[in-house]
Amino acid sequence: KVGKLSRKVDLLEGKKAGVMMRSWNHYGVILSGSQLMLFKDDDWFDSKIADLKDPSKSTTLSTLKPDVLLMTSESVALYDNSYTKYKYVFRLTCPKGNQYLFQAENEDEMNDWITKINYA
Ligand code: I3P
Repeated sequence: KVGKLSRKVDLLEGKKAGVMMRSWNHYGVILSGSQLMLFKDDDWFDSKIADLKDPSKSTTLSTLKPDVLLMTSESVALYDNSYTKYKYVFRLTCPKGNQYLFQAENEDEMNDWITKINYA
């Protein structure tokens, strides 16, 4: 799955992440198997996604270096109704106590990310 998400870091190893980590950042996102790849540069990301679909280009997924790489195989994504500031936010809980909040563009996208992350 390919799309756009904003993310903030909530917990690191079970502890509230420092203030520098807590602001929202926008990413282009690829979920490939259980790899969740986050790319900061939107225009660059869009051009690479176009290249991936273009058989005349030799771009492959493995040549793209994400700014953030999360392995989701042991993680759980869930809708968190205790978080009310923004809509379409889900929580990703990772095995070593890291938790992230992700904001999708709409409800269908949020549900699709949750499903695909949990079943990847
Ligand atoms: C954070 C920013 C986030 C906010 C977070 C702030 O400050 O305002 O939007 O999260 O609050 O710490 P900064 O921009 O200076 O990094 P929410 O949008 O979820 O409220 P938090 O510390 O309560 O997570």
